Amino acid sequence: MKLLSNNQSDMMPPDSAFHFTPRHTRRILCLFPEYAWSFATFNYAFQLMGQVKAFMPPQGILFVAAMVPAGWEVRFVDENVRPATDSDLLWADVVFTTGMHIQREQIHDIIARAHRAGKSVVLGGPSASSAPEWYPDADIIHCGEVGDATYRLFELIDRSPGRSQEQKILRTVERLPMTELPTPAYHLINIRNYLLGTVQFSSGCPLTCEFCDIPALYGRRPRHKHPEQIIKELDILAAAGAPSVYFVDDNFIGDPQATRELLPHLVAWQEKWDGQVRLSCEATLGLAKHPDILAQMRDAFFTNVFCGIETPEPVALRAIKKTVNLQKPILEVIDTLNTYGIEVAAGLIMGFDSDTEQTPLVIADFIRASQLPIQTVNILYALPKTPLYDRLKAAGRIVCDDHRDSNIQFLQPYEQVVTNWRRVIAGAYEPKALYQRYATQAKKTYPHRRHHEYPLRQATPRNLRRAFSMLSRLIWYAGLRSNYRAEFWSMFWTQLRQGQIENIFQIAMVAHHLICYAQDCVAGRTHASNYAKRIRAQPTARDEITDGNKVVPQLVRNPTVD
Ligand code: B12
Ligand code: SF4
Repeated sequence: MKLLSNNQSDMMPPDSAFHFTPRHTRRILCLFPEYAWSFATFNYAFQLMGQVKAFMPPQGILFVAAMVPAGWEVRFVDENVRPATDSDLLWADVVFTTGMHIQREQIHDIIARAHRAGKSVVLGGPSASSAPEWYPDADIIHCGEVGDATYRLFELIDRSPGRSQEQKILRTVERLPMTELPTPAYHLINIRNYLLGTVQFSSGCPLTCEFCDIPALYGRRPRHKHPEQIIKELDILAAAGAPSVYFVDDNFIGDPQATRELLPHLVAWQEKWDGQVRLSCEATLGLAKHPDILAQMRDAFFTNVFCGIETPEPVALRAIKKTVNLQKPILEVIDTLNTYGIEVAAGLIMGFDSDTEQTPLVIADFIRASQLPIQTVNILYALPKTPLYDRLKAAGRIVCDDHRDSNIQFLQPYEQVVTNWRRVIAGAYEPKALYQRYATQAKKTYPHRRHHEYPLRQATPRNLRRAFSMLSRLIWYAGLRSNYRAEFWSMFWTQLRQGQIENIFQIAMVAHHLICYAQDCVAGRTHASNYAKRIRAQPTARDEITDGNKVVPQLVRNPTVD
């Protein structure tokens, strides 16, 4: 007997190793905690978009929702869209929740609310999987990807859904093959509440960057789904109206051969949907070594790729074992990706042992030279289950102080690292500099993108209504009330003259978030690392953009350094 999924039992082949038939009916409430606002969550853009309330639907818990045994009822609430109510909690027998380290305060809050309603809580996902000891308050912890532990979990709940005296930790030893994963429970979400849809093709990464917990959590040998599973998921998301879909794989080219096998299916799928859905993913800079993959990505309407650049300093890249970034000059690699119409978003880190007084200037130079609009800069944090954590622990350099934004005893004074980080952010997201980088992309990258064969097909009454409503918000917030009006209008008229209406929306929305969020960073309203435990006040969408960047002096390169 197979583990019959609640809604997609057709996706589970009959020879599945995971078998379970429940004896009782149960009600499962899947609750996704709120994100902390960050560069990566785009919250400020939502006020320009009407129905959108959150960045992406969470794949992990939607998988679990789809795997809940047949006959059990399941509900899903994403607290980024709306908070769970008392009646949601009272309805449930058991609450399932998940999250990243950054969401840990919100996870504890969900557990407390569920307990007040008398319900037991099962916690899974990346944070609990790598640091279950941080969650003594959860009733059951599910460590790792779905597999034998999930089967044991359902058995336990079937026997008794109530809270037990002692916490149980269930660890997956045998993962469910990705080819046997059901379609995530997309039917439980309203995709129009999200900026992007999500799919997962592969899991795991073959590299071993010192600071990263992916190899320990998801393995070094990438496993992947059948292309047919992805096409089915994309069909569901496109039919529901997702304008854009993000591949949540750690590294889209972790197994380049598998990527090669998937891409022709994506190209054919885009023919069917006339390129209505833009695609994006995360990959290493090693992508530039595969022109055949890049050409197919272009044909499949991939427009954005997030790359962990980490630092432009070779000595640091060597020390953290990010050698894939040393194979070719980074700026050359970015140029290559741009010629396929792909805009690169860069992840950058400050606080490495090799950082010197010059590092912030080197990073600022890189931001200018690369002309990448989105550069997420964080200070280093040692995550549990990483070689970095083990090394620093052995050296006595792990600090437990919830008032700091990193748990690392840096070689430079902590205050200096944070000040440098603020200065880099202030310079990077000074509105003029950001809009200049977008202007460069509009000339250098976007013209290489594939165009719709029948652009007028997009002009449905629904799309037009949406576009007019967004345009009026853009004009109000960016064109009239912001302190970067001049840059907005200059971009607006340039793109309008060239007939690039889509660019206007993309650029203005993302830029609005980046500028507002950077101003929060510079004014000290955020954390310098997205892992910090200290509770942060969630900013709220502001009506007016103030001159936050002026709080911190800009970086001025010392002429002798050049
Ligand atoms: C997409 C993504 C994002 C998205 C959105 C995530 C979302 N909606 O959930 C965005 C861009 C917002 C994001 C941002 C960040 N992210 Co991120 N992100 C990812 C990524 C690439 C994919 C997430 C995903 O969908 N995975 C696929 C699903 C299927 O995997 P999963 O969630 O682990 O779920 C499986 C199991 O865990 C289990 N499971 C999950 N939940 C539950 C619940 C129950 C009850 C049960 C039984 C089982 C279960 O079942 C699932 C199937 O096997 C992961 C890497 C990864 N491989 O997961 C990083 C990752 C989750 N992100 C990470 C980090 C650090 C960040 C940032 C802090 C980065 C930064 N420095 O800015 C920011 C924080 C943003 C914020 N302010 O909140 C870390 C988290 C580390 C940790 N251990 O907590 C990861 C693991 C990557 C890494 N090591 O760097 N991220
Ligand atoms: S390439 Fe990315 S996912 Fe892979 S180990 Fe390095 S940081 Fe982690």
